[in-house]
Amino acid sequence: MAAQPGGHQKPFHVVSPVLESLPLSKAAGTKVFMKLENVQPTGSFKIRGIGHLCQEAAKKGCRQFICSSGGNAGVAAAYAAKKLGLPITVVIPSTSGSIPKRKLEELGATVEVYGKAFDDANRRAQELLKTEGCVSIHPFDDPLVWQGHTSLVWELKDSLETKPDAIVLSVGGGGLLSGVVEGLHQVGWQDIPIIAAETQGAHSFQEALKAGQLVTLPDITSVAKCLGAKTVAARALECAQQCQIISQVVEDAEAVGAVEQFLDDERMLVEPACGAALATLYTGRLQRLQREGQLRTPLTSVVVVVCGGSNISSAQLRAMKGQLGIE
Ligand code: PLV
Repeated sequence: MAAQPGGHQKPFHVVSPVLESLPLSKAAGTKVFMKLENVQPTGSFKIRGIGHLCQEAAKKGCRQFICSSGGNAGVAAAYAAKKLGLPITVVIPSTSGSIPKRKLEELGATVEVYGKAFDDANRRAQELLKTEGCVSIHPFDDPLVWQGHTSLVWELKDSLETKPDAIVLSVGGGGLLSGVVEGLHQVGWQDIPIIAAETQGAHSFQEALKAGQLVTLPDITSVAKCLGAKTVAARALECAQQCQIISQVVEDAEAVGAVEQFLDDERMLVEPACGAALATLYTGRLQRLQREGQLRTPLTSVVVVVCGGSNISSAQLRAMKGQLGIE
């Protein structure tokens, strides 16, 4: 990877494939298209928004990046920093485990492991920011990150023949959600309902929706550590005023079961953070929402954002199944 100091004009993400999934369509009772963000450089959609933020900061003369992350945003930032020829420090919580740490080091980032949850790592990153010329790379709470994520919707508009009837995605801190909502408005698709999936124990978005204000969870108890923002971005809550957002919380066992099912069905291994979105389709929740009148019947097609995630291995999947008592 050649370093390109002084700014890099081409985006770092790729135009990702949109494929119909027969197994997911069968499970959901409607045609399901997968937006395959797991094939992005560094394995998740994060490179869209984070890559954009890093490029913009580099153009303005930033000399160093400080990033806090549950894992994937940090790996995307380290990849972007390497391409831009700039140093980066990434702070991750201990619960992120060894995979992101190794990937970050391989990309040449300085890694600090701090605290148990993403929120602890984020506080530590704010302290480190005091050095001159440093720019903060937040994984989900930055307008430039949302702007970068909008490209996903433009690509959907380009590749789909008909407008989908719903978009299914995972919510951690709400950066992906905010970017998709912004993108839907840009392409004139703002009437598409969004199914926002979280896991129990990382369900800060649903709590905020219920309370009508931001809620901070006492702890992250879900195995989906990359959904583990104790508080979502304020923007995520505002999105609920601008689009129809249907919140769905799945159990960890459902998210991990979906990861395994998806591996068998589509031969791709994704994180439980992504499994949350897939689980809404595998567990009949879409049909339930139709019965409840929250989604129309019949549906022509839905899109699931296969957000990916690189903090997973076959051994880790086995270990999580054991931990959750899944056969
Ligand atoms: N992960 C963030 C926040 O973690 C991170 O630092 O990597 N799917 C995957 C695979 C993710 O990595 C994330 C976010 C999400 C979904 C949710 O995206 P968000 O935060 O924009 O809603 C704590």
